[in-house]
Amino acid sequence: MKPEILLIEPMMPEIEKQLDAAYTVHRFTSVAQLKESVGRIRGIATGGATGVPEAVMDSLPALEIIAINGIGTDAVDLKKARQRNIHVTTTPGVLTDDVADMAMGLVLSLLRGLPAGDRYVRDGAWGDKPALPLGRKVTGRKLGIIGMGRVGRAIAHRAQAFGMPVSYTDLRDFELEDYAFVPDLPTLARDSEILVIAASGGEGSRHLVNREIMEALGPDGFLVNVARGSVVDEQALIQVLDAGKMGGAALDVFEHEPDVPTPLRQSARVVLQPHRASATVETRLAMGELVVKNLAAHFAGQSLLTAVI
Ligand code: 8YV
Repeated sequence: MKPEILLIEPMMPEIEKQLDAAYTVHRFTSVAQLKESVGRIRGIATGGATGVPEAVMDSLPALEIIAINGIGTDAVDLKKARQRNIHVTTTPGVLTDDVADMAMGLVLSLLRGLPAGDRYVRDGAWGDKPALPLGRKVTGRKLGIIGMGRVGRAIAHRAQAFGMPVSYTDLRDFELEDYAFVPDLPTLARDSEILVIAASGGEGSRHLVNREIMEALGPDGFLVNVARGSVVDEQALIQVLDAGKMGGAALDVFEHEPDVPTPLRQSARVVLQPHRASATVETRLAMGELVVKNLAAHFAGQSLLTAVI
């Protein structure tokens, strides 16, 4: 008898094929649809931002493992998982480069106006309408990073190639040779020209980037978020941008995905992406393989590869 698992968020076909071969896979639509199988489901595979809704976790008494296809654990109730002895795994390391690449792509897109330039050519405006406003220089601009974990460091490394002085804030000083630690976020924001968020989501970082931080970044400052929408006070962001108190923002993540507030969608000061920082063929395969291996290890009674709990 194959163990039964619940797939909450679709994965690559190659990965789902492996899951189908090893397990009876229930593809999630609603708790009601799971009916009598709830008592037999022993594992979950899900995305980082999707996590496990509370009602789903509560409805699965036989749940043993949650394998997250991502690095964020903020959408899983870890406290409850611990209490119920449910293992939780993530996919650290394999997505670091992609997320850092996306951060730099957003920096370039925002400051050089790449999406606007693309639209201008496509729309036939070139040679017809007035020239686009000039962009802003990227090379040498001061970069601040919130969260100096794997992703933050990979962003810093890339920024160095752009001649950017890099500073960061985190819960502690990592004593990194090339990057200056700034203990408080308002100072980091005031001293940076671009502020990139690479911190974990969850209650500890909720609305860390509030109105005060955005105004400290200032009318010439730019905000980039490749972490979690919850880190930014989105309503404050809309108002600060509208008032011209911050230069612009490039966002891959939002507070209530997939809903993006209309003022953000209509603002000429923002560049938007639909939570795609880890979305490459290579990386999603590597992430999926880790999910498959963690589940296989668990059901074979072996130690997990990348356990959080
Ligand atoms: C993925 C993420 O988009 O790593 C995370 O926590 O949010 C992203 O890498 C997601 O996990 C796939 O759904």
